[in-house]
Amino acid sequence: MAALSATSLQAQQAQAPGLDISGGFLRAAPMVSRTGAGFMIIRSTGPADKLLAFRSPACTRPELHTHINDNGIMRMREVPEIDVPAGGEARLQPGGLHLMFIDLTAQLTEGEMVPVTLIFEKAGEVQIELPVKSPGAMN
Ligand SMILES: [Cu+2]
Repeated sequence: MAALSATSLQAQQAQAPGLDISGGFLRAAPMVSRTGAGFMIIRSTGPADKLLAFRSPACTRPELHTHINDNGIMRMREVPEIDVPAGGEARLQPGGLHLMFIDLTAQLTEGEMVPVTLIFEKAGEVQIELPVKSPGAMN
């Protein structure tokens, strides 16, 4: 990681007591749906924690979602919380867990940074900014 020090201060990374968040981005859904999905890797550097919720000026209905395979069809389901195991990580990635931005307050523009407040059970509120990528972006 030391070799990355010059670039590791990007806003899509955040650190909080016991947590190290990296690789975050937000993917705009097609214009008509007024939704977007946020992804990141949340590593625990201490005890287990839980992501309980988030909020962002970009949407009025933030939800935590996962994907389930329902007889071969991928569907999204709301989850009450996302576990970050002690010394482990929670991977929020396309096809799995994600931050769901419902009822976007404005069109997401590729390249802009969207502020997000993550709310953890132990670490409390953690500020992060997620860069908006194209609808098909995978990482
Ligand atoms: Cu979703």
